[in-house]
Amino acid sequence: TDDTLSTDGRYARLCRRLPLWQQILVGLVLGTLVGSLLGERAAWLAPIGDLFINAIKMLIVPLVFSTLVVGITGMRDPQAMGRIGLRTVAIYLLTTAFAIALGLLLSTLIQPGTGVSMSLGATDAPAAQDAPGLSDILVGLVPTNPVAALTDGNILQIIVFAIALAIALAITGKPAEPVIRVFEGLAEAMITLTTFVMALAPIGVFALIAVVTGQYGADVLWPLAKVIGVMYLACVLQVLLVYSGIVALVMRLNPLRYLHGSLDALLVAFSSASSSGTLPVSLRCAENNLGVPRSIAAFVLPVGATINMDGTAIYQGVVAVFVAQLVGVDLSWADYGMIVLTGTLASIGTAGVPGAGLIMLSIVLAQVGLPLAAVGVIAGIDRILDMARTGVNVAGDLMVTTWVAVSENTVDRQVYNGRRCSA
Ligand code: DAS
Repeated sequence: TDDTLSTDGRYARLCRRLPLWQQILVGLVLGTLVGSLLGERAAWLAPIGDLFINAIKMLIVPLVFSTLVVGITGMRDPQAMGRIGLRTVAIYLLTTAFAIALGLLLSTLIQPGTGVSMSLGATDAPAAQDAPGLSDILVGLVPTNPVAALTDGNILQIIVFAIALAIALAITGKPAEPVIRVFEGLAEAMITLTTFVMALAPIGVFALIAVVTGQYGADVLWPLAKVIGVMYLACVLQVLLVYSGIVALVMRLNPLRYLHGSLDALLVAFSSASSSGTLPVSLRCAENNLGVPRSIAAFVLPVGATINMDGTAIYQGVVAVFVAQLVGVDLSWADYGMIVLTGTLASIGTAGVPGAGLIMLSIVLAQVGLPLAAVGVIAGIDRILDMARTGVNVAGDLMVTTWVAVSENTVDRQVYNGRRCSA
């Protein structure tokens, strides 16, 4: 009965909450130590990290597709999807624009690029791509071949097809029930499989961090320590001030529970530098720790992992100002505005995989006439920046998913406060 469950958090700890964050943290610390001892030789551990990332990526398509279909067919009023969808995209765009402004502000105040003597040289920066046009993004949402979308792992097309199929299944009624049962079984099996894969997280994170630590010596990091510092400061402020502030003041929830409940996903995001790769963990955290119903998490999180990249937006802002200072260019207010607009669009177009933000950086620099060769300078430390921005990307997705559930009045506050397992 509920009262026995609510006595203390002890029962909660026995639940399927992912008590992994402590083990992952140990893996992260040990990986840092071993990486700094082995140096370049730590690269021998790379296959272990790659195996872990591949195992998580193996889950994404079947997990997202099945949980989204089950989530929507299980909704009392599928029409709510429209309201939830609009609210989700609006909040995502709002937090992304705010994030890029924070990055611009801090970089302008702290001036990481001033006094840094560094020759840009003609480095092989990725070619500047055109920012994805809004119409291209919208037209590209509808899959011409759903099976191809599934095999290609095109998350946005998979989401659109899953929503369309789920609404059709719900409307079809009795003849479609066996199909819904199959999806229910598949969703549960995929969630069980996620738990198995997550048991490997401490080892996977150990290897990933050891390789990164071994790769980046102080000689590479020191000259750019200021821009790394500004980036990490902006990321910490975004999570501890902006996100936690919204949780406390807007959602009226305990922000420490949000941070604790998100830890597993944040550590995997930081170690893997892949939002998409972290998606199965984010889904588990949202449902098991934050009390978000599967129907909302299974929609809002995959959309967020694809289009909501607040950390990447911060990164575009911080680095654009850093490069302007590096080459002695004074940015005008119009330039700042262009960076916010282009950086927001670029972050929407950024894939949830390692290094994607670096490629999109060339769009932002090109828009304000800054030298693309600077991308080559940043590339040398990009993984260190990518880990932080991916962590913020995932933290933002989890905050918005909780916010949408609160706005739909469907957050299980007992689960959120750690007094009960999710149903
Ligand atoms: N690594 C990307 C992600 O997974 C972010 C980026 O490269 O900017 O979110």
